[in-house]
Amino acid sequence: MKNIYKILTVFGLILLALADNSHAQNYQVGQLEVSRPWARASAGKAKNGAAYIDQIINKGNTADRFIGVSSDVAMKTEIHNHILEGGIMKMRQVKGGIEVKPGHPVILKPGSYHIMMMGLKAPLKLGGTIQVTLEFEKAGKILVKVPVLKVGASGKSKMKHDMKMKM
Ligand SMILES: [Cu+2]
Repeated sequence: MKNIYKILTVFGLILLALADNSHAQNYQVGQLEVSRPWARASAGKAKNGAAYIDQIINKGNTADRFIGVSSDVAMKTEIHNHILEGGIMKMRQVKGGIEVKPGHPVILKPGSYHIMMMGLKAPLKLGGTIQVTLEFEKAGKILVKVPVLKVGASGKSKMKHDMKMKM
């Protein structure tokens, strides 16, 4: 009987460790939850880099705004979007930030909203981690660790996009 308790205790500790690990890339700031930020490794000597966030969820009752980004890895860091203009996709800085409403997750992904890092001081290396500070109007600032994935990585969004293309 005692052995069963021992096994249950060990099992419980393992579960706790796993649960903790799975939340390693989730950040809580005020009423907001920032899930899984990631960046693309630099191709060659690219001067610019981009980072993305799987989702920013507002768990509160009032809207907030994602108004700024900063990082030591680049000379300048901005929130960007892609806009179709005259049949050409162009990148633009998002002026005034992105509204984060309850029930409307904000997604930063390739071809859409992204964190633009201009004038990289060093290439973003595969397997590395960079630090980016996100700023929200109400929730304030939070420093997130951003893992660097392979060149051309597209996170989960690529799969969805490819599926749409094939249909
Ligand atoms: Cu951009």
